[in-house]
Amino acid sequence: KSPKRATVKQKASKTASASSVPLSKADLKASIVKHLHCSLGTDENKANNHAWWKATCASVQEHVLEGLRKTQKSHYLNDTRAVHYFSAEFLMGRLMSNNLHNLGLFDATEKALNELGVNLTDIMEEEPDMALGNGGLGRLAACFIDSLATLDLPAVGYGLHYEHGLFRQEIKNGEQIERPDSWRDYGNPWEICRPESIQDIPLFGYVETKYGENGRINKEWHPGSIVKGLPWDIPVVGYGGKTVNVLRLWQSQASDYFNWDVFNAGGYVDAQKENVQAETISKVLYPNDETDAGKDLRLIQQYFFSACSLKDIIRRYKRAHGDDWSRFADQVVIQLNDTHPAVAIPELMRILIDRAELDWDYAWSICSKTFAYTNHTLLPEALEKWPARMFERILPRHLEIIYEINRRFMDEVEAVWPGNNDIKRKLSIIEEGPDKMVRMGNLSVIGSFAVNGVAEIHSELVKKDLFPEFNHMWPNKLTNVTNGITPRRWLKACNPALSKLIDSKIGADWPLNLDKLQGLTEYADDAKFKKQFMKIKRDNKEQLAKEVFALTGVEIDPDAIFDVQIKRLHEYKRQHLNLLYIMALYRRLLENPNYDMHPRVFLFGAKAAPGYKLAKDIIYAINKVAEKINNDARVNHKLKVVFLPNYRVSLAEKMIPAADISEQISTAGKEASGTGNMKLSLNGALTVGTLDGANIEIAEEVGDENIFIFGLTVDEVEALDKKGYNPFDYYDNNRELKAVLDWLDSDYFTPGKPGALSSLKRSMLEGGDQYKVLADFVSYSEAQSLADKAYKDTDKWARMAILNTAKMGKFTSDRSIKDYVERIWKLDPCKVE
Ligand code: IMP
Ligand code: B1N
Repeated sequence: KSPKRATVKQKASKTASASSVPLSKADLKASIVKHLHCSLGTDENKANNHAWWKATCASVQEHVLEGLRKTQKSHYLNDTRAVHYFSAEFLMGRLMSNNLHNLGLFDATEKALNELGVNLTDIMEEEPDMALGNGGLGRLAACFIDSLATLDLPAVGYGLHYEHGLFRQEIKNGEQIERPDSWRDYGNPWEICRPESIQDIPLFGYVETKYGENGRINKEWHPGSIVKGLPWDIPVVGYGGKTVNVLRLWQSQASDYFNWDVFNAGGYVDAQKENVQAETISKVLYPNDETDAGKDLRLIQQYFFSACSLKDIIRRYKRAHGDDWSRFADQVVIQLNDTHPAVAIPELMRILIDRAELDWDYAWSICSKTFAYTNHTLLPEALEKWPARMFERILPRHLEIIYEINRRFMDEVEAVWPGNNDIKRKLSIIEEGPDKMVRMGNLSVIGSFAVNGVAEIHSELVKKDLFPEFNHMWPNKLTNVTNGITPRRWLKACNPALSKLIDSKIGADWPLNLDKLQGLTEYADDAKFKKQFMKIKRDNKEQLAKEVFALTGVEIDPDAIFDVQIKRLHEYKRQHLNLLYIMALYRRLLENPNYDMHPRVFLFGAKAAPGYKLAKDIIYAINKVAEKINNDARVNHKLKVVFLPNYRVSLAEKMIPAADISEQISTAGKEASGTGNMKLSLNGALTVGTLDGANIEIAEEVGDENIFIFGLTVDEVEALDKKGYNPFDYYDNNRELKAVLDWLDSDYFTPGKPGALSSLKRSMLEGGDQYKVLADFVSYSEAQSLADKAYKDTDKWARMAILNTAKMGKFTSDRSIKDYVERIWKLDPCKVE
């Protein structure tokens, strides 16, 4: 350690003092009232729920910031190695309940507010969701930073401070309408602006080649414009409240010096125009889940936050190590959450070569020990590629560096497969053709020391189908880390009654050691426990039924089976398979009013990417079928269908504890992992699912008798494709399936508008049924019948549900993070006193 560091240490230990923030209920009350008066300028008699929410946040934030200060000091003094999680998305949801639980202040705050005549549950509804992500990938990042803090690991989350998160969904006449999401309109009480850490980010322009002494060629990038990156810090409180890490999100702003000239020349309006352009970068989240937008603003977003974050990391590194780069890769590991931040690889090379003036080999040795990459999908439309010409216009120097990385890599390929141009073409970062493209996946594999998939089967497919040659070249680079979820948010906070019941049986430390849930197996045959468990489920369903009525006006019966499919709308997730089954049930009931089935409510929540036509058509179809069935007195005591608008984290927290059945029905091989599957099972829902993603591992944990598996396997899908899949084989040979599909062509569900649902049918017939809906229909329908039968045996169902909760230990994100630490990051925890 440098002598400078020692002085800091001495000073630091002198100033370190006990927390001065209050902890008792009386203190909490006083603190909340103080903030009501002094931060909000109102008082107890005037304050509405929003003001109470803000005052409570401010009071909680005092504890949070004290933890943050101590954590940063501790990491600084111990000069810790840290992971930097680069992600274009962090789907945080609401923070109050989470922060209260993690600080251990939930019950005391609830009581304090109660004495002030305020209901905590009500004021928590005031908090807008922080929806800076699309779905699973963004929520995974949020669960991971929760676990990192909980495990006392030094970590920073880096991303974009979008002004507008994922759009708010309204349903009008059955159709999805997108409205802007304005999560910060009245201020976000959790975030802290850090103008002292602003970064300047260059863009556009050209590269000048300079010939230096001893033959060194120096490149100088003359950017065409510079934007400012302003960081906002969101503290991330670990469970137990000791470590408080930070999520640092970058907001773009116009840079001062570039506008002054224009401004002084009287170009006030032009100067404003430049402002608007710079500020556009962090304006809005791209609402595309698993589709490549291919727009230059998206590449600029990616570069902007990656470059800001790297500069921030390097500034911190230099403060401790000066210009000595030799320890950089020992102190810094950067995890790329998919390829979205992959441009960080050539950016670090640029800094090391052009700015620090290291030679290529040394720079590359540092760079390729710093990055690790997580792949989240095999869908070809989600694998990012950028036109080389666009890349060159926006990041001219980076394209040069990518070409050089590629040139050297091609030499390596030549050494392994001499003269094999097919393999070279396939592995090249540059895709040849009339329009050259930069393949971000190949760049990420080449520039990283580790690459992982997100569930066993997915990682196997990454090795076998996506990157087989890379796996041959570097047999130890590709690995698996199965996803996980934080049990703090997804059981303790969202299902308090079940959590308390679990506490009473196995103790209260399961949130930190989820394997302890195994202890519930011994109660799976205990009549009293079963009754308590199912009573809680029944109460949660009643609660949700009220919410459903408030949101949609549809009445649902808590004694029906609540069958839930909640996830982004995508053909591969097959919401339309679920819909075909609902239509089949409807037909069966119409043909035979005594058709034997337990009453069932199908609940959907799903947003479609605004440009994804068929996904929007499926939403429309679900809503139209729902309307018809819910108003058909012949069947609706047995069957109801509800599409809940604006699915988001806070709505998931209400639906998941109330679910009986979890629909996880993707075409085998298409869902990389899934994480909703884990959340539902943890809360005692039984899965109806395919052998895909993490469903396979869930089945292994709960046992085949506690899950309803159906459909083609990955191998069978592959075999069927090889043989040639023809959806008409199923349509022509299954009366029910044919009738249901033909129904879509009529105007039965869309009176006066025949054909309004035909696009759906077409996609599954003439369109080729890419996702094998028809092939899996019969098997799905059989699995559903089994689920129906199982539900009728109340006792058996309770046992199965309890065992689902009991066997979910593996899927805590704490386990995922420990796997990352062991297999990839090699980090040590750093305890904060
Ligand atoms: P950042 O590193 O720019 O995110 O800003 C906060 C930083 O302040 C921490 O990460 C520490 O590196 C640093 N810090 C915390 N405590 C002390 C101290 O006592 N002396 C000097 N620096 C500190
Ligand atoms: O990542 C999740 C997985 O659990 C899901 O199975 C997987 O579908 C999801 C481009 C994506 N993969 N790819 C994306 C999101 C946004 C975007 O612009 C791709 N999301 C997933 C967590 O591992």
